[in-house]
Amino acid sequence: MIDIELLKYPIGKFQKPEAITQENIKEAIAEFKALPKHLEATVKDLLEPQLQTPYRPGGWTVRQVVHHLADSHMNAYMRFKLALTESNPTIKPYDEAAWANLSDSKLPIEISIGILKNIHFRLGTILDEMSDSDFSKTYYHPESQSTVPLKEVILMYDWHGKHHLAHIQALMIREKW
Ligand code: NI
Repeated sequence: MIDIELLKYPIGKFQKPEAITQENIKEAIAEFKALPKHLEATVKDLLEPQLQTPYRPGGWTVRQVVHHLADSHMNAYMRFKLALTESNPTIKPYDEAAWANLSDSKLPIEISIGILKNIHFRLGTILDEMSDSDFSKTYYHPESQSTVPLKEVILMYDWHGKHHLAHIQALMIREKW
């Protein structure tokens, strides 16, 4: 019996700590910066039929997961830059499922791994220089109707990268790839 919640959330849902410490932030930045290389090492030897395999029944294929990470983290990059340069800007939600079905999600995964390496490098450069007050800057998310500080955003995107990486790793273990 396959537990669909476990397939969907192999590392659990994002849990915001009661209080976000400097240690939480430092660790999230280091791990966020390392994501593209972990992702690349995980998927580099996968063959075409493996890339076309959904990570769970009815879920995205491995290829779509990789392209989704690039879609999502490009948005993250924009959201950080907006929040750092404007006062509590309203960010733009997007339909991630519809994005994952556009034709560019059929491109070779190397393209999005390259995007992720570059985006994480640029955003990582910013994250390394951010002060405590920068991490308290916020954006407004109109869908959840919440004002979100950047210290929570970096924890969330660190989780997000690991969450999707774990989708691929769990599939590879189940399939004995
Ligand atoms: Ni996602």
